[in-house]
Amino acid sequence: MLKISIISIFPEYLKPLELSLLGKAQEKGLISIDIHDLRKHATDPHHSVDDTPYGGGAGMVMSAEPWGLAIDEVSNSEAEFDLIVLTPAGKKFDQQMAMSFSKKENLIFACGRYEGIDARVSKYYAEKRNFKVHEVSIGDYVLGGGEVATMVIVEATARLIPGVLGNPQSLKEESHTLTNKDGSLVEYPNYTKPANWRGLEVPEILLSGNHGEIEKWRIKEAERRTQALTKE
Ligand code: JEB
Repeated sequence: MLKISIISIFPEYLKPLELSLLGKAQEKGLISIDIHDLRKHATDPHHSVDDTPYGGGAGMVMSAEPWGLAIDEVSNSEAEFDLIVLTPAGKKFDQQMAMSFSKKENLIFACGRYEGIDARVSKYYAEKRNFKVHEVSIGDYVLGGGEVATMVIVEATARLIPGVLGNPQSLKEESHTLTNKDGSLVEYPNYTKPANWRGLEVPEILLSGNHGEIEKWRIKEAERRTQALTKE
């Protein structure tokens, strides 16, 4: 079972993870998702979790110690831990990373706010606690914090765990279409009934029943769409 712990000052932002697909996966015992409030680990009377940056500059930085206390609390066993720190400066999240996360035992997501988390938190868990630390970004745009990025990564990761998806065939087909010579191909276009919708017909080949030709057409369409995206 994959154990996911998420730490945030806005634990209520993460509520959607308990719904639908992922809620069912938790009921089935395939994954667990525990959401933790960083502020419970604030060490000062005002429960602050941020401070001014060394070296000056705009904005505030999240202090290391509340993070240290929160991460220590969710990792108090001899298990292996992977710490995922969301940051716009991280390695770009992709399907390959989702695949690798889905095979882990324990994932801890650190959702920062403000200008991010004191850099020593990542260093400490990598060097002193032997965690695998992954600094990850979901794309080249700036979010207000790590919560939405965590939801993206948890959803992409959890659906790869056997039994989480309703239909295992769709995972197989997906990995099939996602693998060509250079590794990534977008999906072919999908159609369902009616065959004529507002004057637009479904491509005739899909009505032919010729599965060999249909498969060839789908690969060709996927390659055409991939080409169109790769251009300019
Ligand atoms: C993740 C975050 C902030 C500079 C300006 C603003 C914590 N793809 C992504 N874009 N932005 C984030 C992200 C991911 N993953 C992201 C964590 C934090 C943005 N901020 C705001 C940080 N640095 C704070």
